[in-house]
Amino acid sequence: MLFFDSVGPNPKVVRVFMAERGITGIPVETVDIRGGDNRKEPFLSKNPAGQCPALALDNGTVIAEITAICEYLDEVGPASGPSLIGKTPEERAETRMWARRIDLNILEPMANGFRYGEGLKMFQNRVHCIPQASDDLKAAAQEKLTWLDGLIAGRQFICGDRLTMADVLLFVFLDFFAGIKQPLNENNKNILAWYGRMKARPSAAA
Ligand SMILES: N[C@@H](CCC(=O)N[C@@H](CS)C(=O)NCC(=O)O)C(=O)O
Repeated sequence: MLFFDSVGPNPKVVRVFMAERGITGIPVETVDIRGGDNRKEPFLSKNPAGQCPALALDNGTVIAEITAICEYLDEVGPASGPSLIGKTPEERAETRMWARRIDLNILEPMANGFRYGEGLKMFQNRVHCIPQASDDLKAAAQEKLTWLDGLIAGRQFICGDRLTMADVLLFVFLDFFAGIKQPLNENNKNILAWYGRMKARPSAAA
């Protein structure tokens, strides 16, 4: 296997996931996404979406999209930590439900809010940018975070007492964008406490 890594929150999700799952030893190639190497050959032939991360398998298949990469690694290991997807069909369904809600309603609007705002210079010639949507996308993400805050009251993690891919997704994005004009809302006390627990884990430094 070869892991195509770069700066940015998406590759970090996979690195934190691997740290929590106890997966080590996968060779890494770093892609210069600031310089745009991800948007040209030879990278485009590997991942036609032109984004990082990607995981090249030994049979030549390339897996992209962070949730697909994490699910694949969770299955094939070899891993020394617990599954971050789940042991039973019910656990796996619960993880995927929360991962999809978080991905669609929080991660994507946060990332696009950035791409169309602070990241406009970098992204305007790469993807279709809608600068006037930046503030609204950030606000939409914040609304869903406040919704989530009420739902995780009394829970250690998003899926109760199980650390899952949903926690990793949300933590990495909140942590990354907190420093780029999308700070944590101090009124979301449950998320703040959860964030503190996630930040204290050794995996946060991955
Ligand atoms: N939906 C993709 C998003 C990947 C993504 O946006 N990656 C960023 C790095 S955090 C990237 O490659 N940005 C450079 C670019 O889009 O040109 C996934 O799940 O992996």
